[in-house]
Amino acid sequence: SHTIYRKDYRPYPFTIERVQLHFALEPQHTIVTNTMHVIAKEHNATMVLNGEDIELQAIYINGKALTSYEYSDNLLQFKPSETEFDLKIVSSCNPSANSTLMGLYVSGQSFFTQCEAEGFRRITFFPDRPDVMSEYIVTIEADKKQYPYLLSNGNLISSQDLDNGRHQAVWHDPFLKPCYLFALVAGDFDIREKTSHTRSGREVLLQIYSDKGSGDQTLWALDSLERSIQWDEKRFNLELDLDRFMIVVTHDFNMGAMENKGLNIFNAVYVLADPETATDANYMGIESVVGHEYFHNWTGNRVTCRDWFQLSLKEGLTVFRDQEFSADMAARLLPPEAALSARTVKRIEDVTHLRAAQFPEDAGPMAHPIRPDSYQEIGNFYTMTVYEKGAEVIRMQHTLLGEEGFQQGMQEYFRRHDGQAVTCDDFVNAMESVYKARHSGKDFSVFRHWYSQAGTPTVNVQLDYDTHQQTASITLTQHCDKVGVEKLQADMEKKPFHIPFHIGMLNQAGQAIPLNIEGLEDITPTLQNGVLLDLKVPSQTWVFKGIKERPILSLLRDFSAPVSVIYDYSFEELAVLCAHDSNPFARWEATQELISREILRLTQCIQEEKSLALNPIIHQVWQHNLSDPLLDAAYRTWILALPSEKVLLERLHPITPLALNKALQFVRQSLATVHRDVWISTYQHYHAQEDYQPDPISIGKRSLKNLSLNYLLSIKDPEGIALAKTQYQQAKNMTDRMGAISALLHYADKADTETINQDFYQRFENNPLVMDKWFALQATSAQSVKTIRTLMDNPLFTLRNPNRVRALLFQFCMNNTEAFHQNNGEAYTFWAEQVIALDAINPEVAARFARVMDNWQRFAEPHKTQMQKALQSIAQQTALSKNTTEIIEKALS
Ligand code: DPP
Ligand code: ZN
Repeated sequence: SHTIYRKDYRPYPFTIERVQLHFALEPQHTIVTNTMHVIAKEHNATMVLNGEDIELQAIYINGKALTSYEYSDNLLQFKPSETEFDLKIVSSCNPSANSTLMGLYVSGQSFFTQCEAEGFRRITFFPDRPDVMSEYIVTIEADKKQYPYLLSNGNLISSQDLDNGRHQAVWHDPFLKPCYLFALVAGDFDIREKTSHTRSGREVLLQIYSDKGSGDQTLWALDSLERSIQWDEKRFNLELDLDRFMIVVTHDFNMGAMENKGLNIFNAVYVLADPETATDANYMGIESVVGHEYFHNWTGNRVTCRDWFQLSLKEGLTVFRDQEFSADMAARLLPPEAALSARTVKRIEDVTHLRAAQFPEDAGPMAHPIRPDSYQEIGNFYTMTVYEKGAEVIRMQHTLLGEEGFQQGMQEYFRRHDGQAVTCDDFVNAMESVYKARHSGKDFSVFRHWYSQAGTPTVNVQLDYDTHQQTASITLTQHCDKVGVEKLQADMEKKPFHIPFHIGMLNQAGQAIPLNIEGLEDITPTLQNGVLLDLKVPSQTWVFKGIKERPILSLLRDFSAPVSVIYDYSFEELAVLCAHDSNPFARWEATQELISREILRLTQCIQEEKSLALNPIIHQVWQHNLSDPLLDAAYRTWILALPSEKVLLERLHPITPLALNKALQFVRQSLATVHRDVWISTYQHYHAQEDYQPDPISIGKRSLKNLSLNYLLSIKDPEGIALAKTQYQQAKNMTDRMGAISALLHYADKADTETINQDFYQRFENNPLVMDKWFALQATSAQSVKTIRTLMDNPLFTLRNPNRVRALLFQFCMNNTEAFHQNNGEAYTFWAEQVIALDAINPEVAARFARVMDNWQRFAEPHKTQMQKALQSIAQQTALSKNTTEIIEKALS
């Protein structure tokens, strides 16, 4: 297959100043006329245009038909004889047959586009690369009755009726943009809108377009949009540059949403919400994705990427911004303690997500630096690494610079690069200019290795306590193995990372030890008596004086760097941290570490068929945290919950999924049995019927209540089952309803759940987003592949809708360990079949699904061989897409 390298980047030899597009929309035969004003930048250069799955009809230069061109392998090439000219290309496409959901396609009764990364070439012939930035004027012409709304980027210039019941609209986007930010929508919609004022007093129109009848479900998204605009003004000093900002909803979408200039297109799941149909998690997801896409207007659109290797330039930065937005929203209006707790809960969620999905990626065949050096298909590099680890790399710069310094760096970045297509280096250079000015002699030369090297570094911590001198010496030693393609580069040697490592110390009674940093280098004091150690070399020691007893170390507070920590804690030390660490993130981390060690030990016992017993220290810690009156409900949920199964799997060598699953069940049941009465009283305490509000306090109460239900149902406690049934029946919001039905389906006997399962189906049959929840519930609680096959026969199932595929197939293969990893290997064969079927319809989604087997080599037998066979059966297919081929090839290499 064809690999593209970052080092091969060359600027495009032409400027395309202006693009005038004319669309004659018909579902089966749309004609696109594209007139470009071109200026050559180099003498005698060949003009290369991309085009895929479209039919070329005619090419004109300055109105004269062009006959001498080459057209093969999706490339149209010719040598223009003039240095400035109008290039007009007419082509046609079939949007209704486009199941890839890239380019122009039909969803429901409407037209939508998706161009990032390389979808524009499926609409018209164009240099489909982000460093070609142009002014767009777009004319859309369509049947007026079917498509009363015709939308594109920027401002509406004119609209008029035409003959034969058709009409047209003309849009002009005054900002230069790369073609991946182009968008077009045509259809009939409900509209909800509001006028708002930017800080400088400009009036802006905010609009959300959604399917007929769903307008009332867009109010939370509209509200979130307005809050995003205000937040970006306040925290980042960035103002909306448009008079109109539109969001349009579609049910068929490969991603979450898309930040097209002034015309964001959203997957319905990130817009539509009301209390009866959307959960707390949905509400929070909407807030963060609406924020994310809005924040791209500056970080992504005003300053964009030079090439797709720089994707993290906009995605890592924009994820960091949406994480901060969500944290600020959660903390707003709360007193300081509660605000800290709310921010910590958001941080815990983000870190858990990173560890569960990015750490495995960084250890597997698809491992790549946040700025990759090569790819076969860019669609495969919209990864957890580029996004979430990318955000951690931005966060570390924020940590090193502080909020004020970071904001100065952002201003400098925009001062240098507004309106340009730039690189990750350009961003780091801007940040570094501020860093150097503030810390003489320091720079980001080691920090840059985060952009060029893959893998999760480990930091080994050693404590040497000297009783006589009363000194505590902390030695940090970092290490990172070669991963992914790095392994093929024999001459590559891994360089150290720049790791801001946040620590604190506690005495044996759990009180914070104030740390004296006098005379110590590379150290900054932080909150809660902590310090930030600045590790830039393979190993370094810091000696703290005046430490009167052997300290208990609180390590990597707030997850100050995306690394794994190795430190030889005793159970007793962890227990002290679990109850007393004044850094709430580190306190949660200690509970996770304590119980993870126990679960891993029990997994081993199951393998060896030994008897199982839970260390009593665990019960003491859970008892303490169940009753600590100082903890709010949201945070308490997290410190009482069990670690993610995915995070635990990563710590097994080899991976024994079924044994781990049993160990987890054993621990859950043991904690449920011993603390049974407290779970009941906790449930009752938080089970108040209030009007639904998606604020962090109310969300916390619902999550602790539902966690209690889960523990109780794991032991099939009869009172717990009765409470769950009542909760389901009396639920006034989807969070309560889902909490109850999910616990019932996962733990209770079928006789106890059948009626409720059917009730749910009938109640929400006509709401696709809720039916996705229903399919996901079935997928994660199914006991065998047979159930999944039956569900695929359900008339509501289709492989053509990505949300439905994710609900049933992804959920089954990723979140149902017991059934998916059954020893007969049947589910792996099923998975391979579905990858192949999906690949023929939608390669982007298929390739993502193909990644389920990424870490097959680390599984124990019989899984390993069975997984390999399944992968090979896909590799043998002849007509596989480029997307899926890359994933399967890398997995098998
Ligand atoms: N729409 C995707 C995102 O916002 C790709 N840019 O991350
Ligand atoms: Zn993004």
